[in-house]
Amino acid sequence: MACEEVKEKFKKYAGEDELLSEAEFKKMVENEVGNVRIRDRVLKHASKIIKKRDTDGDGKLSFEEFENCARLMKQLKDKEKKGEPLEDSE
Ligand SMILES: [Ca+2]
Repeated sequence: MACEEVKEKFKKYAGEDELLSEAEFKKMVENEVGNVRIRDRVLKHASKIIKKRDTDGDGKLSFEEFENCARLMKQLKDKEKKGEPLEDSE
């Protein structure tokens, strides 16, 4: 996802509080991640992924925190493309 695109998606799912909760995060992944293997993987580890990037500890992702998630998903996609196992990425 391009930077602007990431921000658009974030706003769409985060809603008025502009913070992405776990439920909102999952909803976004379900709707936006086309690759089934990546989607399942991210959904399975959603709470862990959020916790790891939730630097201020409020349980939700700000856009700044979310950007790190977007980076992770890009890494997973690149791995998938190269045929590398996804298991060791996180
Ligand atoms: Ca946070």
